[in-house]
Amino acid sequence: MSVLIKGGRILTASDDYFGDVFVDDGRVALLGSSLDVTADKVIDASGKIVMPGAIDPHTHIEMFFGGTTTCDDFTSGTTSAAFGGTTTLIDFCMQTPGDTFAQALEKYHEKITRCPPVIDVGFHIGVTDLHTGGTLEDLAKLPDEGVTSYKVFMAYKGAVMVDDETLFKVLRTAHQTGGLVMVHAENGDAIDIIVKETVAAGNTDPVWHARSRPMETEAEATNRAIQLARVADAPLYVVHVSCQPSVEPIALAREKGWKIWGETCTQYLFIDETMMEKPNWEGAKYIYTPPPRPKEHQEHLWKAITTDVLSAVSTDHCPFNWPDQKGINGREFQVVPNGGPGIENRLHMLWTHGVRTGRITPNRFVELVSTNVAKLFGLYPRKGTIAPGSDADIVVWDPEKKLTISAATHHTNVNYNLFEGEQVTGAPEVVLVRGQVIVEDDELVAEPGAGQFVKRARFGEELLAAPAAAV
Ligand code: DUC
Ligand code: ZN
Ligand code: ZN
Repeated sequence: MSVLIKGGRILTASDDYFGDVFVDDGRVALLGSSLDVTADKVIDASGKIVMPGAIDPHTHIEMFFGGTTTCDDFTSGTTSAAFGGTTTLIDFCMQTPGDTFAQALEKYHEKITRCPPVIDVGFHIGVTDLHTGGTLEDLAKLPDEGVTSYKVFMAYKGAVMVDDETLFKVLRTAHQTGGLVMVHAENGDAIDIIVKETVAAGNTDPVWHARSRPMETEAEATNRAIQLARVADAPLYVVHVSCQPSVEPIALAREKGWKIWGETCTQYLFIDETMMEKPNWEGAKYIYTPPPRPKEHQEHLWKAITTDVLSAVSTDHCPFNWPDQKGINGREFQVVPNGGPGIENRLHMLWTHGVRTGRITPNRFVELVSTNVAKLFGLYPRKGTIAPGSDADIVVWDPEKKLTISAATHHTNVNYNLFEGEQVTGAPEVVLVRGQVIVEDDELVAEPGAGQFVKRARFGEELLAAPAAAV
């Protein structure tokens, strides 16, 4: 199958030019102006932007958490992602405490077999237990399986939180194996005390979720993880940075040239803590962690993504239906499953409020949602760019397309949208994964199974693109 994408504005992290893209056998075969080739399918991209498919490095699909399971499976979650222009996601394969890492991986491979994805999928391993199930020896073997990033939680005491000993051992293992360590950085011990005191004082409304997780607890854990990564000489990626106090240690580390990176998520750029005060328990929709912060932190985060202090914007898509799943353990903030949806609207929101307002350049947009992620997580240059030999994961983006974001029209299984009613300008027209059209004219045109599991390269190594097919 060959595809000719004609006359678009080709946008990558480094380039911005008009031309044609010829795709053959799932890969970009030729780039040029007015290419003289015949193709099975021709897509007229005049007036459109042709960019690499976005990569979401932070999702929680079909994850058991907080006494329930996130309501997207790998078919629905990846369908929703595709409608938003995401062509690869890297999900957290969570080790159930007591399981070996091989068992954890087997369970997640079963999930993508039972509910096949429509876009490509990779896994990070979520390390929760090195005492009764997982061993460091087994952790060290995972990069051979294409699982080259290790995630640890410094919060959620009594559930998935690990202590500093485990964090440090994982960092050391990453140093030896070429893995990248990802941290959820919050001081879980301090938060546990504050939450208990808050509840004992009778404060259980949703907004107390934010009030019991001070920004300093995020900043402290961020700094602790950074310093331990230095000691272990391991690369570190701090997930979902929500506020200026935790931006600061990352900024300092990067200024010093240390191997530290950070991401924020769409919701931290747009949702502030006042949303949690919504009446009738609607504030529970915004119980995710770290919590929404005071509004002024949004400007700090925008600054951090424009100045390369933060390197990526992910979604932390972690969907629980409201009110049923959010209320499954009762209507007190401390028992609400933590998580918010967002897999479909990352590009819509960032383009509308970032590129169109001039806050970020179009090239930076591509870097934040695709290229930097590909480089950090062992997918580049196969993914994250449009170059001869790279996978033809391509979004034909209509910069003028208008859309009202709504749970009534999105494609995830979750029944609410964090950005409900938001008018956006800029949306995908056609989405291709390895040359196969997945979404076209607002229709899903591929079957589940169009997506594949992708084995990633070790940190700092390239995932080599196969040679371009001959024309
Ligand atoms: N935060 C969430 O909101 N949900 C899942 C895990 C996390 O860290
Ligand atoms: Zn987290
Ligand atoms: Zn998460």
